[in-house]
Amino acid sequence: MNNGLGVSQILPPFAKRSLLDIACLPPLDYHQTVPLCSGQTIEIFFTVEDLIMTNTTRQYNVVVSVPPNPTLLQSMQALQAQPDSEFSFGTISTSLGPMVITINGITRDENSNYWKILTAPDIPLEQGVAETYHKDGKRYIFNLTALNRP
Ligand code: B12
Repeated sequence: MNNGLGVSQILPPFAKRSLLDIACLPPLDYHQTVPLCSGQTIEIFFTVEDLIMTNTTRQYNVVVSVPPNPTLLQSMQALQAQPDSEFSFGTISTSLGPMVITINGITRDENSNYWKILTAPDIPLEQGVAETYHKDGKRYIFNLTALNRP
């Protein structure tokens, strides 16, 4: 493949993105405030469960606007950005991308626990939040989980 059009049609599937998503990348000109295209709405179902530090479980069922084909990270960001949102989270950068270390102010203790992420009822994500695409209608569970140390 030696022409630009061909390459532009081949690269997006490699990145698990469609050409529509490429068209929706943020503007390069930071003075431009009008979005290049509109997104979509999805219904978020999240459960945040901490039975280690605060003994709390919270459920979220909220419709939010997201970019096309959102990752779980993008839907979490959309929920966090809602007015008066009661969901917040923080990540650290790792060699594999962002790892969730804080949810609703509860930060994992690196030596003894971590935020495990599952699709309900009990399927652990196989990749991180930036690599997992949010499936509409799926419930995602964030569960503070003890590290299994030998
Ligand atoms: C140990 C480990 C963990 C530990 C890391 C912390 C610790 N105190 O050790 C814990 C249990 C916290 C963990 C969590 C997760 N992990 Co993990 N983990 C590993 C493991 C077994 C070894 C990593 C390691 O120590 N490398 C050596 C060090 C020197 O290199 P490093 O780059 O500094 O390692 C760091 C990163 O790998 C990071 N890390 C570990 N797992 C993950 C996962 C994600 C998504 C990210 C962004 C970072 C990250 O923590 C390491 C220590 O600081 C690997 C498998 C393997 N054999 O590589 C899986 C692995 C990296 N984990 C994986 C996954 C999927 C997860 C989870 C998403 C599981 C889940 N469903 O919740 C979560 C992260 C969720 C979140 N909160 O964002 C996948 C990643 C696949 C991918 N390509 O994205 C791997 C490859 C296992 C697999 N084959 O499925 N993990």
